[in-house]
Amino acid sequence: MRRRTFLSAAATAVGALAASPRRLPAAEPVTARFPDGFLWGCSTSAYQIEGAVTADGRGASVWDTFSRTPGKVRDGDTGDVACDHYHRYREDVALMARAGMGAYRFSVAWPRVMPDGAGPVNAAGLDFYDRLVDALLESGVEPWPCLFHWDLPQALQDRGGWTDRAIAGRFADYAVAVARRLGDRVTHWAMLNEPGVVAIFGHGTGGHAPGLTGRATCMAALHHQNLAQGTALQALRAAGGGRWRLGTVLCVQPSVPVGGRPENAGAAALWDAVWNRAGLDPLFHGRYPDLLEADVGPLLRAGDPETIRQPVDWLGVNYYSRMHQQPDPGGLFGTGYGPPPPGTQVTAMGWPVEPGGLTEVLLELRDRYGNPPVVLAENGAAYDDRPGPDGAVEDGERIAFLRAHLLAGHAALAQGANLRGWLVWTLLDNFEWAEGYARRFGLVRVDRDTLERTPKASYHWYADVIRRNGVAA
Ligand code: IFM
Repeated sequence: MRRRTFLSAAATAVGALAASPRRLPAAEPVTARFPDGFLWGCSTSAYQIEGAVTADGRGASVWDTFSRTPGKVRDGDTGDVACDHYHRYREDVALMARAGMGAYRFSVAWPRVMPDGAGPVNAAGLDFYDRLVDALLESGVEPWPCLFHWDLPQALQDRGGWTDRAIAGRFADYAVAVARRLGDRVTHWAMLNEPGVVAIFGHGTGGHAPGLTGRATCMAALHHQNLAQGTALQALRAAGGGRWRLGTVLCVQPSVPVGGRPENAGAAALWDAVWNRAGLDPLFHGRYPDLLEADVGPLLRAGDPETIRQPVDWLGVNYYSRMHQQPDPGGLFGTGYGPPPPGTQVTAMGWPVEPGGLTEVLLELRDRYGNPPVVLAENGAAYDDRPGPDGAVEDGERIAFLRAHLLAGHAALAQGANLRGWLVWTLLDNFEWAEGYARRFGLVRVDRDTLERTPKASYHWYADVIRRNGVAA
């Protein structure tokens, strides 16, 4: 078993592609080569793929409740079965290894580990992650667990969830319990995934679990996640005595005025503060953006800025598109999404394809946030790809999307951005939250009836990128 580390990850398991079911045609020359040791892999999350929602003592999560509430998720889909990764993880690990992936970011389901959200640890729940970590390491894939990817225990929600500041200590207790069990084999830990999305959609607009609404609720959820992140970072740093590399994952996307018009500039700046700066600024600078002063003022207590401003060994960045903003009196912050520039392609999510925004994000992290080591922790696209008569999935649009974004990341690297790794969203077609199974982001198709996995053309293409540590333009 070979252990790969962040800085030395030889992510090119050269032999692996030979085992791949299909080879790409003659290779075009590599025009964008990534630095030696660049980390390649993919990301997933527990509720989106695991299924087995009542197995081995798992408690309910807010997403179990939400998805079972009529009208909340497209087609009434739930994560009850999802991709049944809980039972098929070995097959999924083999898929990663066969593509030569060096790292896998998965999330640990809090309700598996602490079914009541706090108190006694459910050893059987942790056993699953124990098996998963061992399987990954045996296959040469480094585990990068994320401690929270949206599936809050329902029992904690019943006590106020992210609107209750006491959750910060509970999250730290849970984080330490997981790390004590897996930390002899896991080095890299992510605290949260996209706290801004949890706050905005889960507690502001209500389109995600737990379905709460309102600007004040949104800001409370945001601040308390920041506090939880800082509290857990401190607790893990103390418990690990320096042996772990700790980070967190934020969704960072440039917020720009619709049409570049001055009358939309204020909306874009405010949305930028909410979506991007409310995560980045307290973490790196110890303060919230001025535009949110009135919102966070009532929530802030002495010591909070210091708790949140913790050093991170790496920052996970999720990037999908720019966000085009304009005033919208009905919007949560008086702002709303508008159209991208004419002619911009969109994915099946309706998100504009704008790789240039990724270069902007990485350069901004260089210039405004001290150029921390960044792992692109999510990038990918949903398309309506379908198997052909021979069962093959020729997802050329996804390949074009990934290629363009890799080139955009490479352009930032060439300008001094501290980009260390790339984790595609995502391995498997899965439960896409309020969109259910209608949106497919996977490199691997999952048949909804049989759960059979079929690597798409993009999987083989990505394996080739990994093998060559670079991409052809
Ligand atoms: O599926 C999600 C993931 O859970 C978080 N980031 C965005 C992805 C696509 O919507």
